[in-house]
Amino acid sequence: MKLAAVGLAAAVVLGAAVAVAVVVGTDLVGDGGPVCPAFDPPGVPGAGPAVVPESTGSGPAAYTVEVVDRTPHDETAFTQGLIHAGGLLYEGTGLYGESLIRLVEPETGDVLAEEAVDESEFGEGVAGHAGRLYQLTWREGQVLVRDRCSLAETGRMTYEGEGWGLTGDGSVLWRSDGTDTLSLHDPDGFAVTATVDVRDRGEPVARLNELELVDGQILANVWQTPWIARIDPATGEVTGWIDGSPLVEEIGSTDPEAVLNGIAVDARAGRLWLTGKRWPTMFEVRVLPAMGLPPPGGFG
Ligand SMILES: [Ca+2]
Repeated sequence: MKLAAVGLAAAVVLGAAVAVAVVVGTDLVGDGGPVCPAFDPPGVPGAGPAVVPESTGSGPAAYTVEVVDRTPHDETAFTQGLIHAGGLLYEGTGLYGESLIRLVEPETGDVLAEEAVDESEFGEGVAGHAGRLYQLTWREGQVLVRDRCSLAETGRMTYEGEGWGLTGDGSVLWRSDGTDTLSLHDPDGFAVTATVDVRDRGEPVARLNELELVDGQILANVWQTPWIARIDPATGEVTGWIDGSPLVEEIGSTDPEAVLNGIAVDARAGRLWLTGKRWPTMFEVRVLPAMGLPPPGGFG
């Protein structure tokens, strides 16, 4: 309440942009200047209420999603990376000549800031680390390091192979590359420090895409499916499957590229957002136990 009151007072004196920034806990705003949310704490155990209910059974647990809220999402956005920060969302998009990094207000879908990726590069997963924003590229082997306030590129690091999804725990970053392997990276310099092979009941789970660390487990969209794998990052074992088909069916797209892809968490509040490429809707969801798993390993 105190923050809201401060925001209201600031609005009277300085304008609405300042008020919004104060209310959402941003820390660097000028009149007409950048909105600059601080990164949320990583989705480690104890960060806040559990997002995915724990299961006591053996083998992967089955989950579904219940929609809590629907808000607008830019249906031209080819969503590749999504993270929550201080009440706002950073979204990275793909395709050559169309890739962007954006700061988006989740309630309205309004774009508060935007920076284009060079047309020779295809934007992929996004993560925050130590106050900097990292954006992968698909086949260019470049991590674009950005100022989280201006979104301007401030540096680059390189890696071998493809970049798909990215998430971190404050110490390491995990990268997916479209295979069944996640690579662990040192956030400073981006050297690969380890890899983990993702297995579901003994079978490899390929096409791991957008990532988010939630409750200390990695949630991963499986490309071109409505399923999200829940992965133990220590072992690579799939500990659960979240069925996103209620959202896919509601969107009802006939575009084969318009797949579920985009996972963001507010670990402090225990809130989860999902969207997809070219989806007109951003969903806030609740994860619930359900029946029914995909075949082991998913999808062949
Ligand atoms: Ca994410």
